[in-house]
Amino acid sequence: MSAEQAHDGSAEVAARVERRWATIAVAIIVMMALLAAFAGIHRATMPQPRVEIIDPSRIHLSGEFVESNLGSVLEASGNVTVRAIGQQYSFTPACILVPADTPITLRATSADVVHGILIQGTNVNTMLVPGYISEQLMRFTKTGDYLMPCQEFCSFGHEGMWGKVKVIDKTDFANRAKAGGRLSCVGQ
Ligand SMILES: [Cu+2]
Repeated sequence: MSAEQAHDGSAEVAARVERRWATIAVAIIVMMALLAAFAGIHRATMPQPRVEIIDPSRIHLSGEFVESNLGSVLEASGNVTVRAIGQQYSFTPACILVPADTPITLRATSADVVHGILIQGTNVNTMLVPGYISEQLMRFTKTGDYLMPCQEFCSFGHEGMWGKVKVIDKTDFANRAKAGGRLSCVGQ
């Protein structure tokens, strides 16, 4: 084999290897684009596609986030909607009560500055920005207590801003919901 032939051979090998890696790289990019599209379509990722605004100075007075409307409600569809507010330095309700194995829509906003809701051990993690409603879908497979700290520094009392999510059995929740009204851990 002449030096030239050897050179041609190695150039061919290099070209083949290069094509193979290029194909792998393109395949990874296509897969990531498909995953992003899938996640976005199913609203599994933030930011949410729909922006909802609200006047933070009036949330206690009227509309969706008045105190009597905060907490969990079992909808006719069988899904649960949770409404909550963050304010310096607590969440209302301080303990959110939800059933296991149920699609839950969390709707929350802030009454003053930017706060955050993070539910430990889950992928629920959303900012509460005054003037905007944050919506996140969630589902718990295990009953039990989950810590819910404020995860955005919101001034000097931030480290004391903790809430809790209590996940109970689905039938138990349905029985409590029969009485009507909004549910939280009060009376648990
Ligand atoms: Cu906070």
